Amino acid sequence: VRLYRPFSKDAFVKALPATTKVISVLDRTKEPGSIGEPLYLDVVAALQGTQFANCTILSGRYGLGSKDTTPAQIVAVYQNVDKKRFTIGIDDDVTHLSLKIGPALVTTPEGTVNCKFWGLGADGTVGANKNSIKIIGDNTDMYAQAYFDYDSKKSGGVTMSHLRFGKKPIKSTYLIHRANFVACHNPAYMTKFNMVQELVDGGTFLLNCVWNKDEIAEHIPGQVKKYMYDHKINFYIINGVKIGIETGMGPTRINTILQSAFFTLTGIIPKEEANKLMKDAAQKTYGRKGEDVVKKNWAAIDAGANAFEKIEIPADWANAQDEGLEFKDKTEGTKEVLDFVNNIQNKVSAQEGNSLPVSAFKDYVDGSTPSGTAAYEKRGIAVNVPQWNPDNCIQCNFCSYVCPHGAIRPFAFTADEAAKAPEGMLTKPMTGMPDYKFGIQVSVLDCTGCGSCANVCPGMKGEKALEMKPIAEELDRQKFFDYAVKLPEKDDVVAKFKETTVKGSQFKKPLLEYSGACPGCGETPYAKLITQLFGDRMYIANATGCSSIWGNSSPSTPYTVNAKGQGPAWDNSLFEDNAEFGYGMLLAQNAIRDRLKKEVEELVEKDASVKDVAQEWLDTFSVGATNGAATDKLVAALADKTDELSKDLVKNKDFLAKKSQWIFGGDGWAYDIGFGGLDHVLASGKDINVMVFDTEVYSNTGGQSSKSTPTGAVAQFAAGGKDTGKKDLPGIAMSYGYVYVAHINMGGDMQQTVKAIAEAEAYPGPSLIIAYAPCINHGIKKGMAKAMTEEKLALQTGYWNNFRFNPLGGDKKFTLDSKEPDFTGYQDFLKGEVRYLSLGLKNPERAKALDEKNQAESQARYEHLKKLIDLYNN
Ligand SMILES: Cc1ncc(C[n+]2csc(CCOP(=O)(O)OP(=O)(O)O)c2C)c(N)n1
Ligand code: SF4
Ligand code: SF4
Ligand code: SF4
Repeated sequence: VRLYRPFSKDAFVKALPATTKVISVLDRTKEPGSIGEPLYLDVVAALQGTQFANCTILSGRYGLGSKDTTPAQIVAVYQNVDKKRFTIGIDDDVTHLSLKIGPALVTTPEGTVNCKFWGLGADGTVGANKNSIKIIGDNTDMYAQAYFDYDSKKSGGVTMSHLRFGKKPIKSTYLIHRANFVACHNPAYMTKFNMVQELVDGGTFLLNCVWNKDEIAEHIPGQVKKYMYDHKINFYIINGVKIGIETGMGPTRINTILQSAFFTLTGIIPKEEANKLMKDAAQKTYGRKGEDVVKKNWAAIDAGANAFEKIEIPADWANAQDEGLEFKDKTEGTKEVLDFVNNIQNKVSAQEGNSLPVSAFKDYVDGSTPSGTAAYEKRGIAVNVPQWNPDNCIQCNFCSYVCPHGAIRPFAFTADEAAKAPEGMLTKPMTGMPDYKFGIQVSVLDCTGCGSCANVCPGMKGEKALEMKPIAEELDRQKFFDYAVKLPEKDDVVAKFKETTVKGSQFKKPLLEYSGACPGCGETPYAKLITQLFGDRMYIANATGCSSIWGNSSPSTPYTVNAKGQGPAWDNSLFEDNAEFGYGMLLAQNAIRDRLKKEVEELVEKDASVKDVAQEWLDTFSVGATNGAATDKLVAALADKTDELSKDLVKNKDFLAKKSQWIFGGDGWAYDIGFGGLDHVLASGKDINVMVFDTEVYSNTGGQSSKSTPTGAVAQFAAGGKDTGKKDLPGIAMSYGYVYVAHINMGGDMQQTVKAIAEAEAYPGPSLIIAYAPCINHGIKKGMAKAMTEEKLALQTGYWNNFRFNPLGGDKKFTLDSKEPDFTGYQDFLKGEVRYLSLGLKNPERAKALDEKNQAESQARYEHLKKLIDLYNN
């Protein structure tokens, strides 16, 4: 069936051979509650009254959750005669509907070359492979096919590119499991995944690594050595990091180098011709980024074509022992977490999740999974990580505040804790609290190497206290972090420095840690800070977008719990209905708490022994900051009571305390697709908090323009620069008069950020926070390590303004936190980002006009904000 609607009954019946006895219909859908899947029902209806009316019609499901559908599965469908309803692609050991699948079959035509590339998300491997496919498809008489398979990390995850080439048409719509060529672009994968084992006899394996010929043996696991020996694999190594540095591409942009090596090694196109075609393609792709970028790519292409080295497989590899994969069972943690990590997460992380049987998920049928599982991943993806030098540290905690991944933290150690620390842990006396030692610790294996911490570190006398060092040199320091993170949080330290300050907030455990966001992401530092302030009593409704991906990069969850087991409850419904979804969460809580409130009021009348604590709970009913402590006292006082009221209150103790209800989403959600719902929720007057991560594009789907995208920015759907300006969402919200509104920018004003977030949460009505969030889609020329510097520049030049509108502010409702901008730097700021710069290279006149319009709009906006001071403050 090629055309589903209208369903062509006649064409369908005509296509069936007269000998047909059994028909298996495969639906790529699942409609619980229906009498059959949709295509199956159409087929049944279509055959009524035809010569096939008496055929047996079987109904199967396939490809759900993007499961691969292989030739062996289709053979099983043909062999099936007894299962009227069946599934392929999963091992259903619960309802036993899945068919038994035979051995893998290769159905590609003779002479087809199958290649598989293992890359690290955002290292450019996928882009390079797309490019290779185009080069081969456009310049040879070969057929080409590519399929890209990813995990769910925004960056730093695993990417697998499956490429096929051949003289005959390729009709293999399934992944490659028998390859002629396999390339591993990240050496850390050697101990994590079975890659080489997919090569055919005599196949080629190319490994990107920093090891040389003499060192290589100690880094290759036994099972891989044996496979290479037994199957006569041609093994090559290449040092992409070194060439990347030498050619100016940088240590992480190894894609072009490896692509060039691939062309030489496979000989699909003659070497000289491949070199020329790759250079032409680089010119086309990077031309808009400037000539220097093109030149660097050309140098990488030249170097990559020759820089690989063949490794002769030693005879003793024949006897190498199987060492297994790196994902070993974890032992520290609650049973709930360990069960999930050991039974599900480890397998999925090893890229073997597709082999998990249905029964593995029996404890998660409601879709909920335990918090805090990202802490078990320890991905070790950074090239360089920060090294702390206490001598230059002024204990400002900026590093921790801006870290997108929660991988660098300040700790307060008692003398005893410092003495018991693993040998070599650095500390210094804590400023203002002489009984404590202060130490910055880095989770080396969770750091992404973004460099944001070192960038903001003020250090002392011009000397930074953080310096980025190669990860290999720092691995030994992981143990200090692991020790520190298990120590109790110091409430007196938080109290001394106040949790609503930049410094004080960082002594609280982030309840969002080690997310799968891109290195340097502008969104996560805000979310992390919110969890440090309210995470122990927080509910989050998350719109689909980057924040739903880094917020739950399946199989792991970065939202976590504190020592008491309290942490954010998080859920994602849809893109478009998120405000309503969060509102529903609030209404549900309110309904339960209103009922419990009546019970407590009754209790105050009835039971003198608990009157005081019950009254305290009632008095603080709507105040999140104090109602939690009052709840603890009330529950303790009721614990041993046997009356029905007390028993019911204790049974519902999780619902007693006032929660902090949050709605998270991006600008695509808030300004565009979810705007109607957002407006409805803001208008409700209810105590609910909305956080908009404003990247000025739909980031998660690759940078489409939203109504937040400013004039002149190039985005998808705005290839010639956006014609219209940014929507005034804060203005719309302020017009209600009873909505707390904050416009914030962490890198520009760290203290204003935490102040606004604390005010928004404390405000007893709806609050809207719009936070400027740099993103890889902006193409910041300085690199994402400088995302905070970019935020600061945005504020200084007037591209962004910080302000707060507090309906309870009396005669000072509106505060313009931004200083008078210096608009002279405005155009330079725009040119620092590819989203603005690129239009100038293609169409300078239009770019100039739009950039000037953009600046004029910002100038007008600032003038307007100044008028609001008079308007709202009287
Ligand atoms: C109704 C609907 N349309 C499209 C999508 C696909 N989609 C998923 S995330 C996303 C972009 C989200 O952008 P934004 O809200 O700005 O958040 P960001 O990714 O920038 O954080 C889109 C278009 C979807 N999930 N639902
Ligand atoms: S380099 Fe980036 S991820 Fe690593 S600790 Fe610093 S800010 Fe965090
Ligand atoms: S930012 Fe630098 S000076 Fe400040 S606490 Fe971190 S390491 Fe110390
Ligand atoms: S917002 Fe941008 S930087 Fe952050 S995770 Fe999404 S794409 Fe990456």
